[in-house]
Formats: sequence, C-alpha cells, structure tokens
Amino acid sequence: MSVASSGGRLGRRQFLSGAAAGLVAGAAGPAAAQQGSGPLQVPVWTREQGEGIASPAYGVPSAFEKSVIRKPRTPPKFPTAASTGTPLQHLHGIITPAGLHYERHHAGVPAIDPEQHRLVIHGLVERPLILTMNDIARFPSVSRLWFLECSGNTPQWTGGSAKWTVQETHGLISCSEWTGVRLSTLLDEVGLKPEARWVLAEGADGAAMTRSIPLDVVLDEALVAYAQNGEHLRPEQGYPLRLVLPGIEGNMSIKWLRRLKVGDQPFQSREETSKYTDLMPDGTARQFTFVMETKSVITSPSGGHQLREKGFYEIRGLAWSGRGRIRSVDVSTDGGATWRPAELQEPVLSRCLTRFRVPWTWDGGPALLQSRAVDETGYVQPSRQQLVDVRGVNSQYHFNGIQTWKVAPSGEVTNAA
Ligand SMILES: Nc1nc2c(c(=O)[nH]1)N[C@H]1C(S)=C(S)[C@@H](COP(=O)(O)O)O[C@H]1N2
Ligand SMILES: [Mo]
Repeated sequence: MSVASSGGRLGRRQFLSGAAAGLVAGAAGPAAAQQGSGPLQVPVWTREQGEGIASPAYGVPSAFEKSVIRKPRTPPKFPTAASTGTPLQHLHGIITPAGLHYERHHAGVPAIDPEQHRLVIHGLVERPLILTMNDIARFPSVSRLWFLECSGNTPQWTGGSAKWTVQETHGLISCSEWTGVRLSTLLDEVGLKPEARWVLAEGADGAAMTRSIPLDVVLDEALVAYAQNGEHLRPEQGYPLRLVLPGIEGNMSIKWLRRLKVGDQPFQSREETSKYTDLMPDGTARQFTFVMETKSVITSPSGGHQLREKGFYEIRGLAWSGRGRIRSVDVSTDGGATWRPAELQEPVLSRCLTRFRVPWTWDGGPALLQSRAVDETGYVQPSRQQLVDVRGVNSQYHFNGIQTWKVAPSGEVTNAA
C-alpha cells in the first residue's frame, strides 16, 4: 500500500473541513470588507487594472510575503563575520530562491568587478594560467542541482533552544541549480604534474579564505560556478566565481574564487587546522571530514508553528545525503516508537535536496514528530544519542542527528532536540 493511497482514503471531506471553516472565519474577518459578504464576491482587485509591467524591472515577491526572509544567526563578534539562515519553514519544493540562499561570510561580501576579476591556476601544473571571466565562460559548461550545507548547521551537540524554528536549527542549507565549468576541465587545460594530489582554493574576500581539496574530490564533478538558478551568482554567493563541491562541507566551496594552487600535500590553512576539525571525546581531533552525512528534517509542522485544530495535516520535510541519492525517509509522530514510510517527490537526485511528505491526522494529543533518512549507500541517519555516543559533545560541526519537534495539546510546536 502506498502512502499516497492511505492519504487518499482520508476522503475529501476531511481535507476540506478546515478550509471551509477558514472561509467562514474569513468572511467575518478583515477580508470581508474587500470581498463583500457572500462567498466569491468580485473583489476590488478584479474590478480594476493591475500594476503596469516593469515596476520593478527585476521582479520581487508579493508585498504579502514580507516575513519570508533570511534571518541572522547568533549575533556575530564582527558584523562582517556573520551568517543568515534560509526560511525552510516557508519554502516548497527543493530549489532555494537566490534571495533566500543561506549566507556565511568570514569577512563580509566583496564588491567584485567581473571585468577585473582573474582566476590564477599554478603550482604543480605544466602550463600555469591567468583566466578572465570571459575566458572561463568559453569552456564547456555543465549545470547541476546540488545542496550546499554549512557543517555548522544544526548547532545542537549540547541541545538547542525550545524556541528555535527550523530556520535556526537547519537554515544553513540551501539548494540551487549551479552552472559553470568542471574544475577537472580547467585542470586538464593547465596539465597536472604526476606528483599533484591536492588543490588549494583561495577567495578574493577580506578573509582570503583558503582550503585544501584532495584530487578525488576535485575529479568528482566539482564545479567552478558562475551561475545559480539561471542567473549569475548573487554577490553573497560568490559573484562572479565560486567553487561548488557537491556533498562536501560548505566551507570548502570557496566563494569569490581567485586562485587554485596544485600541490602534493594539504596546505594546512587556518580553516583546516584551528577551525573545521571535529574534537572527539578522547581529545583527538578529526581533520578533513569533508562529506555531509545523511540528514533530514520536518519543515512543516515545525518549531514556532501553531496547529489551530485537530484533523488532517500533511507532514512535509527535506532529506539529503552528501554520498548520493536518498533511498527512503521514515516519519514518526510518537517520538520514534513507530515509523511510517514517507512519499519522496521526484526528481530524487544525488547530493540534492529531496522533498518528502506523509499524511497525518492530529488527534489533539501530544506528539513528537521525527524523520529518519536512509541514503543509497544504506547509511541510516542516527538518533541524537547514537551520534553523541560516538562523537561526544565537544564538536561544533557535522551534527546530523534526528530532529524532534514537540506538538503540545495546545497545538504549539517547539524544538525538542
Ligand atoms: N571566500 C570565501 N569563501 C567561503 C566563505 C567565506 O567566508 N569566504 N564561507 C564558506 C562557508 S563557511 C560556507 S558554509 C559557504 C557558504 O556559502 P553561501 O554564503 O553561498 O551560502 O561558503 C564558504 N566559502
Ligand atoms: Mo560554513
């Protein structure tokens, strides 16, 4: 039996009872003034001409969507070393609109003139090169739908705040269609020397962010991207050029990319020694933990939501794996005692967000909502306890434990991680 058919069996009446109640409430509320008194009156916006075209010339969301915005994370020590989270609770499907893509900047957003921007490729190569943006645009291009996730996403190693929304627990993930040149294509052009094993990537921002990337990651589809969701990158996403390394911690996808240096070993930059390592319970640190492991989260209902009445709800969420495709997602409404398979929305792509859904009838009692993803390698998303048993609680990065949202009989939804 598919989950969709069990949803269908609930019948139309049950889906619509809430909506009909809403309509009655609406007719008595502020909307009544606009709509007239009965259902389907001709509203004022149907009786007059709308706004002309080209106002503004670059389209923006409806004025009624003002609450759908990025949100700054914990107050930064410096205003330019900051991050903002994507409002996952307000989004549908799998693509993040560019204006809502999460941000993580270590030294603010540089204003780079693409005419003056250069990419240097040197080190253990046969023919070092300096490329202009026009040069880069001439190479064969590819487009890929991939998520990007900061390894600092979900800062819940020692628990989180009950008040956190999914924007705060999981907002440092976004998903775009990226277009650019394969990094391997550029490296073919310069010719790798036989000793080549690692590539240093450096950004042109005030942080001059630098990370060492092993050759297997380079050759695994890594992109030097200039476009995102059909248009050139936004300044905050690395305009005019960035790396996008699929399934790899966001920090390594160097923005404002200006230099690639090929070496025979890792370069041991600040971001891979003092930062972006994982402190284990025995005091040793794991270094070069690149892959973003399988993870999922319910985005609706989620923290900060208020269920207004008993009855039908569609539980909706997102799942992803840095190792490939999502194979399945199970959902529990009783804190993990029982699980039901969710329906996966196609396309289910490798290292991309996957949307899942499961029908749920809320009986008005307390509930604990959880999702657990499995990827095509068979890796199962761990519970918080399973993760902490292995990793301890000294880490800052790579928390991929199962998220719990608590639904109170009042309908209030809070973070129970
Ligand atoms: N040059 C440069 N690249 C950078 C950063 C930066 O501060 N400077 N931040 C990194 C981090 S920590 C992450 S998670 C991603 C964030 O990319 P986004 O801001 O496009 O979401 O970019 C990475 N690349
Ligand atoms: Mo990050």
